[in-house]
Amino acid sequence: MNVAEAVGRALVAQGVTHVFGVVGSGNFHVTNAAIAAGARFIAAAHEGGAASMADGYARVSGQLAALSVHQGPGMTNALTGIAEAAKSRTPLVVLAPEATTARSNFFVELAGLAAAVGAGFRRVTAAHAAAEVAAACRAATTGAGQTVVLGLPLDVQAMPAGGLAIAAPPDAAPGAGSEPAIAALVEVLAGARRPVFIAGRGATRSPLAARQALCALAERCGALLAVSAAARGLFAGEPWYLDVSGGFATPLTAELLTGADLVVAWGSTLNMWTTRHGRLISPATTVAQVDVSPAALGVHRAVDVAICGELAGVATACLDVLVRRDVARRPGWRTPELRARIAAEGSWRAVPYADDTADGRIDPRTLTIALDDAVPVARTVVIDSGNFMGYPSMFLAVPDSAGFCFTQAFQSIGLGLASALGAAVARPDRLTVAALGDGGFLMSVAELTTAVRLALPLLIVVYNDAAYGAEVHHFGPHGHPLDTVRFPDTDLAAIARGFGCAAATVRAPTDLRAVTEWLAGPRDRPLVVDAKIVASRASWWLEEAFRGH
Ligand SMILES: Cc1ncc(C[n+]2csc(CCOP(=O)(O)OP(=O)(O)O)c2C)c(N)n1
Ligand SMILES: [Mg+2]
Repeated sequence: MNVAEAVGRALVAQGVTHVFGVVGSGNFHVTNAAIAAGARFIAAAHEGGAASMADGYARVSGQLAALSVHQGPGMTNALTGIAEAAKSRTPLVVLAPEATTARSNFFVELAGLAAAVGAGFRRVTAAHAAAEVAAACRAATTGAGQTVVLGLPLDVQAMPAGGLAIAAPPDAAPGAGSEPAIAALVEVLAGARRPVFIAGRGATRSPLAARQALCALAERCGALLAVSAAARGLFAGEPWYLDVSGGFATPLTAELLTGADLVVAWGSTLNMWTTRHGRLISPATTVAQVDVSPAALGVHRAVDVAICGELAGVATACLDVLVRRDVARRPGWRTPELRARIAAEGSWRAVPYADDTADGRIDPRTLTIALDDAVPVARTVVIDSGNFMGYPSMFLAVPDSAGFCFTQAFQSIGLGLASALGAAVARPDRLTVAALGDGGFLMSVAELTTAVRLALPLLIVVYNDAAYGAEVHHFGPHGHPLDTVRFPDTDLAAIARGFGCAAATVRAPTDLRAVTEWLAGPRDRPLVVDAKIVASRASWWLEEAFRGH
């Protein structure tokens, strides 16, 4: 057996079931070996799409995924998606062939590319190919997670593989925090009158365990529950759930957060998005942070208590101490009055607004609320970047954290469509809704061909303002010329039909009949909704983004 074959087999032995990619000469054999060993291969139109599909698949399934690319240009095409995955700590292994000599047209300095976007790097050897694959998979799946580029030099791929024993994937057993650290957290929890827990991306790695442990501890301490956008949905259905802390926070959530006397961040770094540049946490509030990665502690703001440990383990250890010390169950601010307020005001749908629908353009809020009503709750919502992004993030309910895929760690536009394909492959039992801007849609439109080929029941909603709206709203108020960021109004429905999708143009709520008809039908192809939206309004969450430039 040669190394290419050994690598493909070892990858599957490590638990990889889905490989996304574009096949060229350098990854032909390794990809076929993975398929022969039982993996499903999803062929994308572009490596950028393949990378985002793998990323979306891994996020939504919670499983390690693999990306397979051709050497050189296949890798550079995939880089933006790999950067997003690396920054999000998505467990992903990139099968990356390497030209053997620097004189090859395909040569790039692969280790440098990986380092440049924050991904890990390993290179296989003939003697220990399977062990290298195992090590890459272990690095990807343990601790906080990692995206790992696995270099596969072409000459090494052709060599006979030594050391064929394939080790089983080891169990990760991160610690539950040191005793003094647990004692310090218990101390602030026991003293708090108005605590809030904010769970972040770190809590979504084992969402059920995190939810259960955090809810139990919050109940004992009388804490309210919030999330960063990356963990949206984690506490769905909990009566004390305030939804997102940050730019997308409801007025009620913002009010309660600023009134907290203790904020505990669980797998969240409390970055500028989660705290509105710090404004959501009052200066007098005690702040504690729990994270599996020591490098994450205190990275964005000073914290009073910092604990390195696995979230559910730390939460359970704190609860045990409280129970053992017989610290009385505290209602905190869990009063019947506040519970009723959260039920009445805790969602964006409860916040009144004046509908701007007119002159053949639909108000994006009205559009999104109508979609929320039409689409079954068993859904996965995937969001691209742009001015539009708050509407689906705020008005579309999600069933849990796997139901919300938010690829914003690199703040790239154009990743959402392919991420949604990966999400749809991961959860065929749920309806995947991709929410995109027209700019991001056109940047990634080639992957419609993949969605049609896979016959994915994907609802693709394009908030079409015929512009890079974010830039229009960023620079327009300062009187700058906007010709470079506005386009002619394009018939995206016609483009989508050309790919074989079902399509509809929506200018008013009545046009959404097309969506209900598609939902009722066989759903044997994607539906693209070209929503001509009212474009006069800059979104308030973008003001936060402009501050962060
Ligand atoms: C790859 C990439 N290119 C450019 C940008 C800068 N950028 C941020 S938002 C945006 C406009 C996006 O337009 P669209 O997808 O139509 O969404 P809208 O803002 O109009 O809602 C641009 C160009 C970016 N973030 N990523
Ligand atoms: Mg736009």
